[in-house]
Amino acid sequence: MNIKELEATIKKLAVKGKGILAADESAATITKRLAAVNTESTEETRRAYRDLLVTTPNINHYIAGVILHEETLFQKTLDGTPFPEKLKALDILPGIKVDKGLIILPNTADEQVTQGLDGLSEKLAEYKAKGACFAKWRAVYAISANTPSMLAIKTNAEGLARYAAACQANGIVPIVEPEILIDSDHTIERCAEVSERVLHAVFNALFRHKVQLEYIVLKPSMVINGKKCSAKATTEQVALATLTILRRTVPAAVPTINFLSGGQTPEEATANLNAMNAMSPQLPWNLSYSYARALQEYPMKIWHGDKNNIQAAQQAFLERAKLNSLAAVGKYTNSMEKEVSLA
Ligand code: 5MM
Repeated sequence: MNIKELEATIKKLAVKGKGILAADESAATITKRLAAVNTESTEETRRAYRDLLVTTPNINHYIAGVILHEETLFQKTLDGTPFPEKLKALDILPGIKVDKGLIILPNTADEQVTQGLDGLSEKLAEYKAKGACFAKWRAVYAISANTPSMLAIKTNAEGLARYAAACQANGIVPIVEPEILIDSDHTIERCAEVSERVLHAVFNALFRHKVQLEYIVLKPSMVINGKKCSAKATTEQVALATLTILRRTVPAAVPTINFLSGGQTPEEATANLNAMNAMSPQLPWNLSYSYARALQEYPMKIWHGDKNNIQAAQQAFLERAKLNSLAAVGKYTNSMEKEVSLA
């Protein structure tokens, strides 16, 4: 394990006030997102859209790393520079999604497990040679009366831990992403119960696989009610419940926790992150963001495949990144939504 490499990467990713952009949507997901803004998903539209994001002027003030899809890792920006090189020149670290998606876990109520461990070490070496400094693996848990089952929780934890160990052995910082879906009708209390179990199992597995917690990024969901739940939790309730569960389960050795947005609106994701940082300035970990939808929703809508809209889309992206950067230090207020001055 090359500790020096891991140290240099985590130091940059965990810097206070910066976050991570998740731009690693699989072909199926990006196609769905582009279709929603009436744009065809081709190799070139995907490249052009991601080019727009990473070449946004001043985005490096707020973004420390970008998680790329494998396709993008091997593509070039408009000026002919490979994406990883472009990012490094901007002092942004390139990362890579390495999981191979979800399959049904037999003998469960159609719960899912993440695949991609076969050949992972070789893939990591190849991605590293292309410039990737960190990686991402996402496990997914759906909440119902009987799920997630202990079998799904333990199997996914094992996958996350084996992936994280393989990353560190290759000098790559792993983002450990256990995503608890919010598209159900569960209460915030039920989400808290499930989150505690899931995170406890993840850290138990990381310990068994001797993963060095000092060199990981945890990317969890916030503790929040499901979208179909009639009792909507307030920002303060989400912040308090999330911090309570994180304090119970995440060792202080973990340097940074970068939340996913999970289908919250961009404004909610920013306000909830801000509330946590404002409520408790003395936390053991850095608390920041690794959003996909909450950073990309507005720029993608504005762009919708038209190159005449690139500048406006970049402005919207920069604005969202700046607001989240303020939230990562507890200095965001709702009134900034309209009057933010772009750096
Ligand atoms: C960008 O979406 C990521 C990949 O998802 P698929 O493989 O299903 O396309 C996803 O892991 C993402 O990094 C996280 O869910 C965070 O994104 P959100 O939109 O929840 O902030």
